[in-house]
Amino acid sequence: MARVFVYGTLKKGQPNYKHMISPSKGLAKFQGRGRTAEKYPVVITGKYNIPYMLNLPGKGYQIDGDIYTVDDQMLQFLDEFEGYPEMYQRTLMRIEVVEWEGKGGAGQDVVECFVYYKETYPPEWVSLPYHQGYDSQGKHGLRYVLPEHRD
Ligand code: PCA
Repeated sequence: MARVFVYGTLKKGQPNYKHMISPSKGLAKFQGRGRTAEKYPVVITGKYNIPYMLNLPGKGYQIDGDIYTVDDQMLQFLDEFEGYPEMYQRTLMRIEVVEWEGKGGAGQDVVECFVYYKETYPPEWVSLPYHQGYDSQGKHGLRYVLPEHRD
């Protein structure tokens, strides 16, 4: 089992969440909510309004997201779905637990989780607006375009 922190379209309520709860893709167990221990920029960019966490620690916000434990099958599915290692890269990051599922408080807990992020990116992406808690339907108006709706 591996721990994964999702901050974008895979979060609860977001357009790709359905895959996290699809038994055919493997097992993902929701563990609670968290935020990155370090600040990072999350930007939304491109024709399909895709969110990316940029490899620029110290800039932006501590990013809100959901913590899962996943089995090998789900990790493999997520790697393929996120276009790893070309489109997203995957790294271990320290995540502060905000609330453990079913247990309430989290105290000072910090866990290491895999995160899909962007190791290298066009320099102009750094000047885009930063988002702390990604929402495809947010006021930014940059609605995510599902893979199955792209041309
Ligand atoms: N999917 C991954 C990375 C960004 C995205 O949209 C996630 O939700 O964490």
